[in-house]
Amino acid sequence: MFKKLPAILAAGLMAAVLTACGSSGGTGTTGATSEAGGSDTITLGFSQVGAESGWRTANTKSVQEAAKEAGIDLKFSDAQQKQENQIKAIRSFIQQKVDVIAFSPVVESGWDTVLKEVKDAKIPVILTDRAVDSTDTSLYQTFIGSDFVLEGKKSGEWLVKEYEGKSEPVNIVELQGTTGSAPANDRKKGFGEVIAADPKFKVIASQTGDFTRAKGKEVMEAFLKAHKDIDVLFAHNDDMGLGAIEAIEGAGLKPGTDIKIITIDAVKDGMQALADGKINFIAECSPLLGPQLMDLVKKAVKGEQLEKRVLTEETTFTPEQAKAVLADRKY
Ligand code: GYE
Repeated sequence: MFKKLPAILAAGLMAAVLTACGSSGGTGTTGATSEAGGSDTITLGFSQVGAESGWRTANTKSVQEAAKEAGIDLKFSDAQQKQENQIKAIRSFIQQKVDVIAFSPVVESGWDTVLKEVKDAKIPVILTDRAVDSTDTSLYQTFIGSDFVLEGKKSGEWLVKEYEGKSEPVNIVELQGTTGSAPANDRKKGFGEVIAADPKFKVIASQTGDFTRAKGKEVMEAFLKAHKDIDVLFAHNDDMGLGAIEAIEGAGLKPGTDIKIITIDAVKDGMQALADGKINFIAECSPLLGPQLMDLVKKAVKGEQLEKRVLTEETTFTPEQAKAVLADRKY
């Protein structure tokens, strides 16, 4: 742990020097103090996954609003769900000499090279929302986000309860998130571990819907054509579940009744479908990471040692619970 302290301090010092040189303006002139924010303004480079889901839109809004509130100069870049775009954005943040880099990695693997470049430039890195699989954990200061394995487990646990005391086989189809992403890998794992305890649960088809509504619909249509006996759909996010609902209704079936549906996120549209009985259970995943992220950014700039893992608090919802909170749901 203490090994990392000098690097963090150095990063903090470096950031202080860079901000003193007016790096937030990006003009390269020394000692220049712009009216907008002055020389103390922290610059944050943020590489977002894309705009694939309601969750992502709410997350982007939270980050942008929190940066404004905290007086942090946010350089926001949308990767359109492509890792190569994120790598390009990170390299450009290094060139612009931002104070801190935060990003939500579209997939888990393949980050070591670019993260080493960031480390060499002495810029602290904060992983937001999604993890990387790098074994060298000195490549980032902290990781803030949900426990995706737990979300998968909660989904599985609801299913086990729902079919308690019944012995007939339960045929499940799964709509996975983006292939290789932390939430897809972990939600699949958590759900799989729980349902493996009872052999009556059978995952008869599992495919990616890339976390989007359109893909969720398309893949569900294919599932419905290939299998006449689907009892349950487990979708790794609300949006894919909502797309699948259209496919199920299109096939003349009743979502939530003929096919039970479990999703993850609890964004407003998902919660509405839950309240309407079209979804049966949602495990919450909070996108409102902005304020906590800005606190971490400020601490990183000061050279403070950050907790390696910052977890988001989350709950689960049944239709009754969704009805109770829907009116106040902000996203
Ligand atoms: O569940 C999904 C989004 O990484 C937790 O990404 C996030 C996931 C979220 O597209 O809706």
